[in-house]
Amino acid sequence: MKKIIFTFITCLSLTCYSKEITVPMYQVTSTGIGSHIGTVTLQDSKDGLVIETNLNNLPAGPHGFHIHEFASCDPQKDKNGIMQAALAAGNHYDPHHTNHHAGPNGNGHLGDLPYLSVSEAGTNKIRFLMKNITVHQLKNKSLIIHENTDNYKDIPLPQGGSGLRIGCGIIP
Ligand SMILES: [Cu+2]
Repeated sequence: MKKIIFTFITCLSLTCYSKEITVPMYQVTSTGIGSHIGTVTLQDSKDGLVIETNLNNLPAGPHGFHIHEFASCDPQKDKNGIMQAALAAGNHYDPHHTNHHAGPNGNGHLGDLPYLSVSEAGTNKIRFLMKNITVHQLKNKSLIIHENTDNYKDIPLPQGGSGLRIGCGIIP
């Protein structure tokens, strides 16, 4: 009985949820995958998914950050036949088919995360919570860091205007 109570109490804390997943992140270009630029960890909690970044060697300033639908960081040809960095990661993760970019915890893509503010030293360390997502759902998806910021809208540019992909990691 004691054991059952103990398990129940443990399950009320973070430790009952799936173990922390570490996603190694890499620079990406139109020719392929480059240097390691740190990690992002994913952990379930009773309030949602806790995402924590520990990144370096990025250009200073704001950068769009999203969960994309496929487990690949490879370059791929765009519709004009031009090779683009990490295009094989596909579009933003949108399991409810909203076809709408709305920013974190909005009513659009589930994969719309807060943009990352990279320091002058090229680093970013942030911890935030995403409701309605679990680690299990994100298996075999990818994390993408974009060249530009993200205005959390599809106007004036689609996907928040975040543009090209400069960082990528595959969620194991
Ligand atoms: Cu993206």
